[in-house]
Amino acid sequence: MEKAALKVQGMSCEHCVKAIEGSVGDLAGVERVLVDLKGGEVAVEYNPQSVSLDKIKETIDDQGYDVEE
Ligand SMILES: [Cu+2]
Repeated sequence: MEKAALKVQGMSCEHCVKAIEGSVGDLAGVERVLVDLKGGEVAVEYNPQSVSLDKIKETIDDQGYDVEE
C-alpha cells in the first residue's frame, strides 16, 4: 500500500470534499481518501498495482480541481 498527500487547489466546501472523496474513493485500488479542506490537501492510500497516482490526479482534475505537482 502506498500513501501520498496531494496539494489540490480549488477545494472550498463540503461539496468539494464529497466530490473528491466520492470519485477517488470509487477507483479500484484506492483504499482510503481523506480531504483536508483547510490544508488544501488530499491524502490517499492506494495499491499501486491496481491504480496509479497519475490516475488519481486525473480523477481529481476531472472533478474540476487543480492538483499541484
Ligand atoms: Cu465546494
